[in-house]
Amino acid sequence: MGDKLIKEEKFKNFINGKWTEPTSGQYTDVINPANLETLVQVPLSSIRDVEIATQAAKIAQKKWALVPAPQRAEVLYRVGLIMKERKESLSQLLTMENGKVIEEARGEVQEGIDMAFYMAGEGRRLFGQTTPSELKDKFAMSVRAPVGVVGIITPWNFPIAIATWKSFPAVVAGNAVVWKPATETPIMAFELAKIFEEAGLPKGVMNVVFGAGSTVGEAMIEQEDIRVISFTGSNEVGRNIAGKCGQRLKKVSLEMGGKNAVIVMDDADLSLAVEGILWSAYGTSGQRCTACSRVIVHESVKEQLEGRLLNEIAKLTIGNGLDESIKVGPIINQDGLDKIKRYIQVGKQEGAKLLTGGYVMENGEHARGHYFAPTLFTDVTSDMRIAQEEIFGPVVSLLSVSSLDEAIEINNSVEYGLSSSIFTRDVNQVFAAQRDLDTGIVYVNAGTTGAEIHLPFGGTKGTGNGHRDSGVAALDVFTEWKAIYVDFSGKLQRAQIDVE
Ligand code: UN1
Repeated sequence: MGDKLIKEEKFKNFINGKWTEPTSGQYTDVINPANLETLVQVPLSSIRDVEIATQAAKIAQKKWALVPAPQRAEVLYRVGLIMKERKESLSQLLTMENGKVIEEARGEVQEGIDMAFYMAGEGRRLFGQTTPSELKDKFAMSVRAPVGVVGIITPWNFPIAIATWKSFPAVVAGNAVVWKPATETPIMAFELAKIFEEAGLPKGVMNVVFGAGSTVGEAMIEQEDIRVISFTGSNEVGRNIAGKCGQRLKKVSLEMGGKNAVIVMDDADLSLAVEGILWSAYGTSGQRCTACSRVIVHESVKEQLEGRLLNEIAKLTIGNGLDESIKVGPIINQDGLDKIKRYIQVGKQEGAKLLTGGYVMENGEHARGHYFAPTLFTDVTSDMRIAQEEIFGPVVSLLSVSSLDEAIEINNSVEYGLSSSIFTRDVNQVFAAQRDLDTGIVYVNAGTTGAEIHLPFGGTKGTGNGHRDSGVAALDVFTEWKAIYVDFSGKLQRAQIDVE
């Protein structure tokens, strides 16, 4: 069924409004992780392709910035309408290239649609500030100015949503974009570029350069005309990008993962907590930056929670996400699977107790595909690597505590600070926790996933470098504040000196 949705077998880059072959002439295969079938071929672009795209973007941006923002926003509005019309086919394609189950794929496409309409609204706001001047007959204001050409680098785990979090604010603010999508998930990039084209975005404002490894990303950093790099992906790659951008005084926005915990207090609604943990830990096979990979439970309800979780985990259906009855899809690729396997060994060696899962599923319907059994470790202590490092798979570590203070201390004792959650009915604990949990996102009585696009998305510490995706905060990444002083006194007035 789904294969008919794929219209091109060999993708091209989208540069200056034209579908262009990579100058290298080289391609690589893109594999469906649910059945290992080849879906499409994707260009392996070179530095030259990035140069061409950047120059096209530079020229296009100059004109685009002069289009009134409400008109720029109308393009995004049309993008949103087309995405809405194609929601089902986009979702199926997303499931095929990424593996996430169809219900979640629909949710992700919806995030993109929401982002389009939200950012279209920004076209009529893009608020600046007016500020009194210290001098008479002088007017002062600050406005958001586009930065010019921006580079965005997006991951495979949310190939369309994250692309919209970055490209939509960039475009509405008057920038042009050079976009390097993840090698594993080019179909969403291809579809989104087509939608931009159909919506009437002028040529050169959005350019897609496909690639693998670091060639395209590094070439983007080297381009003087690319003034901002916005990246979501691994910590290692993000730190490398930050170093290179730092040397070049290039603004960089990083979002690099999490080690998110659900705290379950002794007064929690346990059924709700189980549902929240299940959804945020095993949904997307744990391959979300926001995925729950630690459960910090009050010792008095530990055994009860373990029992209930085991019951529910046993009911999870694992397989090809196009089948509506499947709850957990495959892992993206062999490397992802190998990494998870290594962490299972680490957990066992560290003395954690494996309650369920911990193995690659290789029999029957799972023989062709990258499937990993939903896994629960208990008796984990916070110093163990499985409780500290991001695994990016369906693996949960359960740790027990005797107080809220201890739970918060453990929550905050990891390198990352993206998302956290607490299940309790005690209003005092709720307010204490929302203040003390050191993460960019805090949930009360819900799991660690499910951020809405009109709020800031990002985290503290090793999760990023202080910037946020989506929400109005995303505009800070893609605009520069410009201070403007208009003196209508008719004489030279010197600030700080000619003040009466
Ligand atoms: C990610 O995993 O990088 O909050 C993005 C969520 C989704 C986005 C996750 N809305 O889980």
